[in-house]
Amino acid sequence: MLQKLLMTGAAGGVGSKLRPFLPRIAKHVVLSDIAKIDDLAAHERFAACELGDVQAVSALLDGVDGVIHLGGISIEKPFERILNGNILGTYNIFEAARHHGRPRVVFASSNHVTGYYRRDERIDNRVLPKPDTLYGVSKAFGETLASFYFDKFGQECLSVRIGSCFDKPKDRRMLATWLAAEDLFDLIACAFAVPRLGHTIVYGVSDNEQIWWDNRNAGFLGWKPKHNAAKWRDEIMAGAKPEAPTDPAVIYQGGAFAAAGHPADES
Ligand code: NAI
Ligand code: 15L
Repeated sequence: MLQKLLMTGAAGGVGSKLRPFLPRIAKHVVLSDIAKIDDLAAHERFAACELGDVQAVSALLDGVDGVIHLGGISIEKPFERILNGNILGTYNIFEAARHHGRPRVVFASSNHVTGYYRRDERIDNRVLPKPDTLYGVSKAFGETLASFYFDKFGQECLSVRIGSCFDKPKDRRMLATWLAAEDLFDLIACAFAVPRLGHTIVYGVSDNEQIWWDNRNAGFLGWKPKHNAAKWRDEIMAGAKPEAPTDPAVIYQGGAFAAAGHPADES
C-alpha cells in the first residue's frame, strides 16, 4: 500500500475517472492540477501546481511514494503550450522524483507516439516512434526521458501509451483503441506492485476484438484487461459514415491526429 500517491492532471477526464479506484492502492492521495478540484474525499488533498514551475513541482513531490503523471496538454496545440506542459513539465516531474527518493512514476504517454504506423500493421513496444503530431513528439520525449532517468539514476517508470480512455468508444477507430478506466487502474496497480519495473512501455488498451498493439513484451506486469469495446460495436457502426481508404485519418493508427496539419498554420 502506498502512503502518499500523487496524481497530476487530476482535474482532467482520465484523472476524474481514476480517482474512485485509488484508495485500493494508496492511503493518501494528492490531486494536483492548475484547475481547482473541490469535491474532495477524506483520503484526498488538492495541491494547485503549474507543471512548468520547477520549484512548485519539487515541493509537490516531497514525501510522495508513487506518482501518476497525467498533467499536461492532451491534444495537438501550438508548440509553446506543449513545450511548457509536456516537455518542461515532464522534465520537472522526473527531476523532482530523482531528488525525492525516486518514487515510481506512471507516465501517461499516448498512442500518438506511434500514430504514423498504419492500421494494417501490428506493432509492439519496441518499434521506433513515429509520432503523428507535436503532441506525440512530446510524449516520445517523455518516454525517452523516462528511459534515461532509469538507466542513469535508477528512477523506475511505466510509460503507458494510452489508446482512447473515455467512458465508451466514440467512433469506429476507438473500437480498436478504447481503454476502460478500470483497466487503466489495474495496469497502474500492476506498475506499483511488480518487484522490478525498470522503464517499461506498454500500450494502454482494453481487451478489444480488433487491436493494433502487441503487449507481450510487457507480459511480466501481469496485467489482464477485462473490458472490451465490442459492447458498443453495433451502436458505433449504425452511426458510422463510409470511410475513404485514401484518407490519412483512416490509413494511420493515429486517426485524425495523423491527418491534422501543423497547429501554427491554423488561423
Ligand atoms: P485532460 O486534458 O482532460 O486533462 C489534462 C489535465 O492536465 C487538465 O486537467 C489540465 O488542467 C492539466 N494541465 C494542463 N496543463 C497543465 C500545466 N501546465 N500544469 C498543470 N496542469 C496542467 O486530458 P486527459 O484526457 O485526462 O488525459 C490525461 C493524460 O493522459 C494526458 O497526459 C494525455 O496526454 C494522456 N492521454 C489521454 C488519452 C485519453 O484517451 N484520454 C489518450 C492518450 C494519452
Ligand atoms: C490522446 O492522446 C488524446 O489525449 C485523447 O484526447 C484521444 O484523442 C486519444 O489520444 C485517442 O487517440 O483517441
